[in-house]
Amino acid sequence: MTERIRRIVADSSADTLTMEGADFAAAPLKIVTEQREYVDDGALDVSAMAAELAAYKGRSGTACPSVGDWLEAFGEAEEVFCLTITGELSGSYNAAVIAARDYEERHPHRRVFVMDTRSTGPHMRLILEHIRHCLAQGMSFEQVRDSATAYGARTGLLFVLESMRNLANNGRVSPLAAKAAGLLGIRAVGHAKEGNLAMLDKCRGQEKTRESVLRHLTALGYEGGAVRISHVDNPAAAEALRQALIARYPAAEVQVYGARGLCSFYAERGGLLIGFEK
Ligand code: X90
Repeated sequence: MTERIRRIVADSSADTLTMEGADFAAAPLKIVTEQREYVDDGALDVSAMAAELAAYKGRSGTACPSVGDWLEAFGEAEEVFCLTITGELSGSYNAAVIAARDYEERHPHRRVFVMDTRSTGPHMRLILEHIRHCLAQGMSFEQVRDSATAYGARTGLLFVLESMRNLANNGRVSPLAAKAAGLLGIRAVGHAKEGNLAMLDKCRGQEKTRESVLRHLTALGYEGGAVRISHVDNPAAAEALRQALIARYPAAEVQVYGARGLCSFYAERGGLLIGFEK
């Protein structure tokens, strides 16, 4: 008897290209300017893109994976566990749902669970790791689906942004909310709330920002569980936050890594995204 293929899939906003110990595929979003298109896959040079965008003065935006992109990521798997960036801000979830319906219709014995994470980045990474754990336990399709849904609600996303220009220019936040992060040296702290950005604080200086992040993490229910921090060309701030977390919660399991294309475009230079367990 051959093993069922059980695959984990996410759009590229999860900043994940491969997953050790899992059959994994990513569906790329795209960053689009009037001059060219950047596909957010393993071939993308994120820092070269950032440098080109910094020198570019025209309009820029993004595009979610197409139904075809999702189908390609599903491959030939019998069971697919598919995570998308928040459906409040992107068409990625809708495209994935259409792809899933099509996939199940054409292959009646295959099943796809599409989860709108109502979040992005390192919060999605945590849910991906949770699903990998569930699969390693040999849980059924329904058990994995229910466990991932419950875990999604027990986890959150906090962000620290030095600029929200790309978010505002693309209608993902109000110009008023974006203004806070537009001032030199001011960092906007916020979190994912009901699939949208919600602002929490404005901070001046690295240390004040870190204190604010720790305070808000605790207020949002963090008690020393797993944390994933992605940064946009800002390893120093990410590492300082990791140290501060471990100082307060010695058992905390914290990992730091660089954001890929989609999150780099919107979180912008210096940005931090923090996925955490409640
Ligand atoms: O479909 C598309 O073109 C993608 C649009 C994505 C827009 C939002 C991206 C946000 C990236 C910024 C801070 C965290 C936001 C939390 C959201 C709930 C990261």
